[in-house]
Amino acid sequence: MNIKEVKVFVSCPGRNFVTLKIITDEGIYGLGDATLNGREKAVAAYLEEHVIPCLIGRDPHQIEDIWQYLYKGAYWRRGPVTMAAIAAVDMALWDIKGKVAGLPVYQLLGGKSRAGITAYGHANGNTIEETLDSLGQFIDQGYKAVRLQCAIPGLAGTYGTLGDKKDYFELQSDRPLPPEQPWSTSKYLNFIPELFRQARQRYGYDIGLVHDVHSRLSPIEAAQLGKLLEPYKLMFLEDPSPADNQEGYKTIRNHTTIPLAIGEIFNTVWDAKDLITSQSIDYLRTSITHGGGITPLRRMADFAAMYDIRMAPHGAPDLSPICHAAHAHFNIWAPNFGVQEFIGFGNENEKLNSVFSHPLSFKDGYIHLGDKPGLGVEFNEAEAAKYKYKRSYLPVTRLEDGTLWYW
Ligand code: GCO
Ligand code: MG
Repeated sequence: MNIKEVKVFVSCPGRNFVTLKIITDEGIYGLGDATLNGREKAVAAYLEEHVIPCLIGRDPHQIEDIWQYLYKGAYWRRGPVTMAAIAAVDMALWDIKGKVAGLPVYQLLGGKSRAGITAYGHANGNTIEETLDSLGQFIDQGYKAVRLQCAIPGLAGTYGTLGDKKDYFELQSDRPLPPEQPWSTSKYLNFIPELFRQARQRYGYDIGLVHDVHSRLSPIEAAQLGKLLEPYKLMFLEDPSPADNQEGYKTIRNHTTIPLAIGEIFNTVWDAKDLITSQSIDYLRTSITHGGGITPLRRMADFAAMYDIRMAPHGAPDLSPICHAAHAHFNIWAPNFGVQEFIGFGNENEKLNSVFSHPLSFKDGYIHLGDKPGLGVEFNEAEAAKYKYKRSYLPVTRLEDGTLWYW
């Protein structure tokens, strides 16, 4: 069997996605997700110009060798564009191998380690009351864990909230220039603990709670927040501080017992190596799309497991259903899986549904996946062609005095 043709699609069924399709001479094909929010065309060009020519004629069963070829062989290793491109190839090859074997990908990884995949929902609101009402709805739907994000008074457009537009920011698809949003660490730190105090007062301690700081704090500020939140027993605090300086996490760790999660912008195990070996984190959040594929994520999971760190892959809606399906196969296998971020399957989005179909379902707090061979995802090329790419940016953040900050 050899690779006969490889196609890249950049479509916008509600938001932009980059999809890779690898077709073999025997007609079996595999799908991969290469979406990099706000930089979609860069990955598509990387694939078209630099990756696809090297794939034609190769044996698609050689997943490991092809991964090494694209990673080591490129000399210019790592980085989000390269790794999203390699990830899509890797996913598509696992998809093909599963189809040839007649087995779902999780069986090729080693089978199921659990019955269902625990997911955390994303409750948000413009006030504490609204956010907690939203939390109540998630609890009613059976969620075992929920992330709480609330608009900070005086800071328009707080991360993770809907704002005036009433649509989740990642679903917006036409932002021809980046919008700007204000940030104040003191306003934030003075407000967030009250959200969690009231959450525990109203709903008790059975529900797992998570919060995403989105890398806005310095290590010592993050340590302060961790201490303030300790009484409310969070499952974890996500991205409390940027990890460009991995040593910063030791500072946070030295001051608070709050569990820490990071890794959604990591691309390789090297980005997490010191955090893992110094046991500065508890959950690694690298996604299959941004971490280079199933092949390296499996290695990351095994390495993290040696230090009692669990996997909690990034699950934002800016990853396509192909990546969500790949996560489900990975999560049901990974012995040290922790929890999966889950914003929904996009089922409410008709355009998305017409382009992608997937084998996932949600019940009583768990994601389940069927037994279709490969990843179990279908991609409708004709439908995708109806939804043209639209340039779109994530927002940027400035402190109140105008200094550019981390979004
Ligand atoms: C999350 C992430 C996302 C990112 C987004 C950027 O935890 O879901 O922080 O909200 O901001 O994926 O494109
Ligand atoms: Mg996040």
